Amino acid sequence: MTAASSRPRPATASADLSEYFERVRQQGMGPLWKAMGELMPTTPKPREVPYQWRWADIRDLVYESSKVVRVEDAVRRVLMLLNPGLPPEQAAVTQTLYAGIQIILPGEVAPAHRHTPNALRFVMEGEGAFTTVEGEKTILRKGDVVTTPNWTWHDHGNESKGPVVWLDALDIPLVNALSGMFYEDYPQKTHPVRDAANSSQRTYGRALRPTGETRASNYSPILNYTYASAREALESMPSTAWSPTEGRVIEYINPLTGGPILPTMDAFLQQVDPGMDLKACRQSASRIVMGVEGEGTLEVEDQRFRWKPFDVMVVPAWAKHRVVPSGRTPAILFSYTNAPVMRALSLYRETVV
Ligand code: 1HN
Repeated sequence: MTAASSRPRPATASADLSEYFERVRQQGMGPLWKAMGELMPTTPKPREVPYQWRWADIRDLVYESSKVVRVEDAVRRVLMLLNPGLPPEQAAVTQTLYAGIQIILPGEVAPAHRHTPNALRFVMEGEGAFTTVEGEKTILRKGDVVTTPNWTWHDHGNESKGPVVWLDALDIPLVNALSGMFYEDYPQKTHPVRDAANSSQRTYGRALRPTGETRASNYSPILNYTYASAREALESMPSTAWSPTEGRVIEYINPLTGGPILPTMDAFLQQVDPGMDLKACRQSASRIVMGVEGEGTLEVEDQRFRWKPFDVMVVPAWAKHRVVPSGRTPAILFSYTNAPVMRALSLYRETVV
């Protein structure tokens, strides 16, 4: 080897480098030094963007869907809320979470199936539909939160006189990112009801539990968290328990562990009273927020979403956000996040700003 050939090359012209990068690319490789800043920003840079869907717009299109497709053909008649910052095929409202609005008409049955994504629902409109999960049936009322954990059989039906509409929250994009999707149809339209209606709520939802309880599941045993009980908890919460960033806020918990309702998603009901002046915060979890009662503004970074009941909004990971109530009645909001996953992986951080 000659001295000349072992010398480092002089700083090369960009034409030379582009030819080199092209050869690297053709061999299925890439230079890390050109990607470092994008790969490792100093704080999270999620692809989901702050966004708002207005209930006035959602509602008409969701009702119209019930004329466009039969539930037997649709399996679930849902309009998905797709974050404009993410590819539509990911069915994603944030990088890890899914949100959709489902309608079920009187007499319809959404057939039984099970899947690995966890789900929870928040009932927005109508009264008297049912959900059966693993043999326990519950009648849905406005504001109820219902769980459908990983791989549990579930079907829905509507034995009432009017349409019932709810928000579906699932961890589909996360499960797909992990290639953990499994799905199975039940051989019949519905699966058998085995337990008394709302038995889990009465057994586990009252700070009591069966003696010798050995179940070690990572999800709540409670099927239905009623709106009435959640509202009452907010109303009677002592002021010493209020949060400087969220006002009055309760978490729907797994009573056996004190932990989140599902292993991948936690859920909250929040009340911000007129005149409450909350501090803004950032959380590394991404959050979906839905107005339930009253009205106000959700500030997300430099955007201001004026919301009314059942508008749905996205707070991306690490976005500065704050609820400002307006009007003379309390602002009530439902939200869910991916914080349980972030915590499990030591990725959860929050800061008041
Ligand atoms: C599902 O099973 C439901 O059970 C709702 O209501 C939305 C979205 C994708 C896959 C399964 C439900 C869903 C879903």
